[in-house]
Formats: sequence, structure tokens, C-alpha cells
Amino acid sequence: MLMEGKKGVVFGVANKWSIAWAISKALHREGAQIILAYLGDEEKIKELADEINAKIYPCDVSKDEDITKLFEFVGKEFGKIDFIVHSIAFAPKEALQGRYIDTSREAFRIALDISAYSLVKIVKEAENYLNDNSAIVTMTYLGSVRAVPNYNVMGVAKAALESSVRYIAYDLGQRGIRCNAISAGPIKTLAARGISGFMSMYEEYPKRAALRRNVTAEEVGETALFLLSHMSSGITGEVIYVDAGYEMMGM
Ligand code: IMJ
Repeated sequence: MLMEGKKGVVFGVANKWSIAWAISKALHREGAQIILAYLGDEEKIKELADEINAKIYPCDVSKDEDITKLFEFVGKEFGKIDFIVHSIAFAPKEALQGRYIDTSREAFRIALDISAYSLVKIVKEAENYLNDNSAIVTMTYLGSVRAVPNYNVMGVAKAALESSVRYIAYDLGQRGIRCNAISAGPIKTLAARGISGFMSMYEEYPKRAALRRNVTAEEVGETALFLLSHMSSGITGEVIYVDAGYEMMGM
């Protein structure tokens, strides 16, 4: 029971294919108590939450007030918390195809706001609720450091997010609070399925990855559990690749 007595908030569960859901299940299995901060269909989230005895609270991360209210709820329910999972990204669909240089000012703003700034604001609002030695994990993707066709402005947002992880790690390091990112290989989530070229990339992946296969959301869940537990007490400000050995290959 790695997370016995630990409490925290998970952002980004939308459905049972969500990476945040796989992380939540791993945390629950190890004894964690969880609040799911969700956007959208309350009924659907409630059904999932019941499976892991989690509480739910609505939160649109593009609204400062929503984040403030969420942490007031967290304070009332839990008092202090020990972990935060940020598994949220959004860019307008038209920005995730064609040429990057066609990205509009508005699409750029939205992608960076929802996918990168949200972590900054969440951490700021959480600061007074976080116990010393607590941990934060966010999700990123290789498109932050390589030009992946169609990933476009999301790659730029993930680069900002990864940099943010390092500055957050520095800011909160004096309290022993750690912040890390997981860079996952392609996973068939709802956010990925609709993307042009995703499926062909997913099918090509096993040919190039050292492990000759794709990664699963469950594998990401186990790594998040590691990064949120005392097992990783010496690791902060890092981007950990959970990608079946794709990023490190030279051909
Ligand atoms: C997304 C776009 C292009 C290529 C992509 C992806 N590849 C992978 C993804 C190769 C693996 C999935 N991914 C890593 C993401 O971060 C997806 C983010 C995303 C997805 C959508 C779809 C629906 C929409 N906006 C989105 N915003 C962000 O309208």
C-alpha cells in the first residue's frame, strides 16, 4: 500500500480510456483517497468515481474562479493533500492538422492556456493545501522536443509545460514538494482517436520502439504511482519517458 493515508486531486478523467483514469485506479489500488476534478458529463464521471470511492467536483481550468473553488472544496473534504495529477490538454481541432505556421493567435492562446498555464495556476492555488514532501505529475508528449506531424501547437504547449515542470520543481523544492512529467507513447484515448494521422502513427510505432509494441495507459498509471510515492523521493523536475523505448532510438 504505497499510497496508504495519502490524499490528492486528479485532473483529466473524461472517460474510462483517459490516462488520468488509469492513474487514478493505480493510486486507489495502493490506498490513496482521490477527488476527481472534471469538466463535462457529471453522470459519467460519477459512475467512474464510484468504482474507486472518489469524490467529484466540476472544474474548468480556463477559469481562475473554478480552480479556487475546487481547492476550497479540497480543503473542506481533505484538509491537506499529498499529490496532484494534471492530465489535461486542449488545442482547437483545426490547429492539429496541416502546417504549424497556419496556427491562429487564438488557437495558440487556447492551447497554451489550457495545456500549460493550467498547471501553473493549479499549483499556485494548491500551494497552501499541499503537505511538505507531496508530489505533482503532469502528462507530456514527444512532440514537445521533436516536430511530430500534425501535433503542431500542442508540441509548443508541451514544451512550455515541460519547462514549467522545472520551474515549479525549483519553486517548491525547498518544501520537499516534487514535480515531474511523464512523456507517454501514443495511447488510444478519446483525445487521440479523432486526430488525423494518429492511427497510422500508432500502427507504425511498434516497428520503431525497442520493445516492439505500444505502451498502455496502465503502464503510465504505474509510473505515475512511482512518481507520486516515496519510491521516487530523489526525483524532481524530470521528464520520464514511458514510451516502450521509442525516444532513445536512432533509426
Ligand atoms: C495529437 C495530435 C496530433 C498528433 C498526435 C496527437 N499524436 C499523438 C497525439 C501522434 C500521440 C495525442 N496527444 C499526445 C495529445 O496530446 C492530444 C491532445 C489533444 C487532442 C485533441 C483532440 C480533440 C480536440 N483538441 C485536442 N487537443 C489536444 O479538439
